[in-house]
Amino acid sequence: MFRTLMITVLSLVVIGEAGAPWELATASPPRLHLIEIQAFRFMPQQTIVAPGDRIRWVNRDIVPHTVTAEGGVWLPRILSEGESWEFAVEAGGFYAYFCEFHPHMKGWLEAH
Ligand SMILES: [Cu+2]
Repeated sequence: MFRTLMITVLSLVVIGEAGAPWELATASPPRLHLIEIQAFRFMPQQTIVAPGDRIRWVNRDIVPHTVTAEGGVWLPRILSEGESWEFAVEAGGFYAYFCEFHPHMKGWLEAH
């Protein structure tokens, strides 16, 4: 009897940690956002994302650019023509970034 009770209690703990089925049904899956670097601009300049989403920058220009985070949230990346790089947003917040070669090139992510 005690053994049966313990198994039941443990099962309920496992189910509780996995989350209820109705929670899984309403949670939106992570999205991939594309930001193109073209004509010395980040397009779009502002991107609204959710924590867990991935962002991919692609350089469509023939000159290299960087994707550098203000505050060092990620390490600067140099993207040559046609190259891309992805970053996963883990927490909500405001992420400003720019190109070190062309500091007038600015963009930001808003995660919430
Ligand atoms: Cu640049």
